[in-house]
Amino acid sequence: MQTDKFFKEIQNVVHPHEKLVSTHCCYCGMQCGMKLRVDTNTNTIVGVEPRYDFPVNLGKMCPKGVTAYQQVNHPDRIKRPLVRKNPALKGTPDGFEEVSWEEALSLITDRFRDMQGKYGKDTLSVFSGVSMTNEKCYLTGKFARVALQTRYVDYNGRFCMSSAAAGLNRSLGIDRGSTVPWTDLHQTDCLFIAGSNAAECHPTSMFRIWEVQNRGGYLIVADPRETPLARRADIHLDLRPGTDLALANGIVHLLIKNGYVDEEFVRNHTNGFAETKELLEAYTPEYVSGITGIATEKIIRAAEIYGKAPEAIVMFCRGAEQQSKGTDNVSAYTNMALVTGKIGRPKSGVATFTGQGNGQGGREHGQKADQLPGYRKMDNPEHVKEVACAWGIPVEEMPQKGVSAYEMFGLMLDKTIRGLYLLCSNPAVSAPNQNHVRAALQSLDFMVCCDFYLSESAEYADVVLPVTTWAEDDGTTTNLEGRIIRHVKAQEWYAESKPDWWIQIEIAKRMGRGQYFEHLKDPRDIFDELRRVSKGGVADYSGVTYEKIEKNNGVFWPCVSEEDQGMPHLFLDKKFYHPDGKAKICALPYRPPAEEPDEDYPLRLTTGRVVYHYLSGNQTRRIPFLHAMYPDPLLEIHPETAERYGLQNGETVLLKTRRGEAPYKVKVIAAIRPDTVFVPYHWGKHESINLLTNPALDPYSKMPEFKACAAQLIKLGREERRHG
Ligand SMILES: Nc1nc2c(c(=O)[nH]1)N[C@H]1C(S)=C(S)[C@@H](COP(=O)(O)OP(=O)(O)OC[C@H]3O[C@@H](n4cnc5c(=O)[nH]c(N)nc54)[C@H](O)[C@@H]3O)O[C@H]1N2
Ligand SMILES: Nc1nc2c(c(=O)[nH]1)N[C@H]1C(S)=C(S)[C@@H](COP(=O)(O)OP(=O)(O)OC[C@H]3O[C@@H](n4cnc5c(=O)[nH]c(N)nc54)[C@H](O)[C@@H]3O)O[C@H]1N2
Ligand code: SF4
Ligand SMILES: [Mo]
Repeated sequence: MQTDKFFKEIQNVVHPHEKLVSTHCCYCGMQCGMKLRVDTNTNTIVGVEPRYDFPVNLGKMCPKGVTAYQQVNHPDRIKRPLVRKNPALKGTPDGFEEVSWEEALSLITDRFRDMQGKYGKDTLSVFSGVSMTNEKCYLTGKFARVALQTRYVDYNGRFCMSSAAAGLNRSLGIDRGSTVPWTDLHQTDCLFIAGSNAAECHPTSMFRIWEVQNRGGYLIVADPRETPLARRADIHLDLRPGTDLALANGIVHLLIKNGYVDEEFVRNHTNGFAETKELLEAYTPEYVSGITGIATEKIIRAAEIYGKAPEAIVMFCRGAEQQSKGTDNVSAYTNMALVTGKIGRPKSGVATFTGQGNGQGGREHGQKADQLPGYRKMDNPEHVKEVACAWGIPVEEMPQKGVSAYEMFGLMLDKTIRGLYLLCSNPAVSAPNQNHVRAALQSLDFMVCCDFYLSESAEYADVVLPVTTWAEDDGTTTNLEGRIIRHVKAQEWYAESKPDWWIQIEIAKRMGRGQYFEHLKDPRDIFDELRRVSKGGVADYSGVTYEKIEKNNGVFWPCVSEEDQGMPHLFLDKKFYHPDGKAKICALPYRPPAEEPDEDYPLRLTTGRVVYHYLSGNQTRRIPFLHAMYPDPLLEIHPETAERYGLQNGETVLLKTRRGEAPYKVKVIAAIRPDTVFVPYHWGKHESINLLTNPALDPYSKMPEFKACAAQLIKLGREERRHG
């Protein structure tokens, strides 16, 4: 390990005019520890080193993480507020002029007041995201409900973690993405991972996953593609997109039939076993193989390995969750742990790979249409009263619950919503059924977009406000383990940009709601309020302080007092978070995806990510190295299927669904099912795969079915390629 030693040494070399600031990556839920190199002459960020002292990544980082610092002083940064002077150019990057903050904020509040006067408070909406700190996410929920007084607030986590959240809540009574810390992963005997491309999407988890196998343990992977993770798996369950529920039911059927049930655990700590057992009698390996397309022997062997493993962790990610039955998939996979009692102790449990940097914390503090800080529910009058009281507003003033992210676009089109305050999301790329979503954005009377780069969504805005990046502000995020960590300001606010919290407080004052916001002067004040307001909720942060986080390398919630050191493992006392203390084993019959292939649309389309880009791509497409490595979206297709359509590698095809079409270059690759094609979604405009995706929503989580719809391929002739 000479190289490891070398890197450990150089990460602490500080040049004469530099300092190192210990913080975390801005991108995925791993929240890898890193140190930003800051030039002390110019006070600008100039580089990065990994952190070996952060236990989750132990000095490892991925291609996005090592180039993330290049965003901060990038020439594309928006320097001053922009106002659209030419409404005819709405939907394009043109027609904006730079104005002062005073002018921009006055315009916004004049328009907001005017619209609310004419159409009522709920004419405004807030659409947010969770690349922001807990402080900003918390304040955004309060901003929507107390400053703008609207019911319509929701966020991009609906497209991301909502099925995991709903499924875990239903099964375990609590939604903390992982029941064990990540430092347990490599110590278990079996990892069962469904719908995760971890090698590309949570790359710094991989050394722990390989270590399980190096120690003689097993890796089982369920994915329609042979991803790098699946390639090294002991068993690759190569299922048809959208059939996880049948697979999970089939495995639990075998666990029950073959004597792997922990009778004592099931009796004392769960409900629902008998109904589930009865329902699952039909889910024989043959029946499940018919639905999923997986060979029966593989299903049998997977159940046997999981059943026999002394310790095992079931993990899932968006492949299983972004379906119109994502919530059921999560509960069905969680059933594996509950019937075998492999949960509530170290090295065994369930975990979802949380997606965005603050995908966990950002879903706890009230940005969701139906939820208030501390994971309180809007349909629980006690919860509403507690939060109204903590905010100092009369309980009658608390708006009702709103609608989910995708549903908001429908309300824009029918003019129920006329105004939008968009921050930290780029739905003109990332929301499903783009033709509908773009028409909704175009139809708005007034739209504000807060971003540090002009995104595809910003092109629909009337005012664009430049915000600071993650590296220019203090705060906390909660990583995929449930560990609350500190992001540290490494550089002054770029040009005239301002942090999201600053902007919201200024707007609140101008809306005549300053008394609820003026005491908040910086992120620490906001965090202290968040702690107070979360007290007594499921996601209780009241015992967390910046100092405790720094001293302990993070604090796991719940953490309820100054003395409490937090809870890395959940349920060690076998108490689940339902009122009777028991977990719920769920009987969930299989149902197919909302749209199945047919004669006209014979292929299955699934979508996702590549290692070099992040989400809507607004951040990563601008980084030279990442762009060079993966400049355009490629459509992955099996060689047999390619041959059937007469396609060569690199040729362009038109991909079509009932909702839209887009041209893609094909990548002929054996690592995908012949009945399925895959396209990554990090590009906008005519290249956006979300022109094609199905917005069918999960009934509980309101998650769209990004992972399965029916598609057709049209080979383009030479003429069409030239003009297309
Ligand atoms: N490089 C990179 N890393 C990221 C991100 C990024 O954009 N780029 N985004 C972050 C975020 S926000 C998220 S949510 C995560 C997402 O992380 P992942 O969920 O790992 O990423 P995806 O590519 O969306 O999908 C994962 C896998 O699901 C498979 N899949 C498709 N359909 C099905 C199905 O029906 N069942 C099953 N079992 N599998 C299926 C796909 O083939 C794919 O390999 O990644 C985070 N990390
Ligand atoms: N087809 C398909 N579509 C998908 C998915 C899929 O698998 N397939 N996955 C879905 C998932 S899991 C996710 S998470 C969504 C994500 O999709 P988006 O919500 O669009 O995510 P981002 O691209 O991160 O958008 C964040 C925007 O905010 C900006 N930004 C970053 N930090 C801040 C900040 O602190 N403040 C402000 N104001 N702005 C900031 C960035 O520059 C960027 O423009 O996409 C979903 N869409
Ligand atoms: S794994 Fe995630 S958090 Fe770590 S460096 Fe890569 S993008 Fe950043
Ligand atoms: Mo996500």
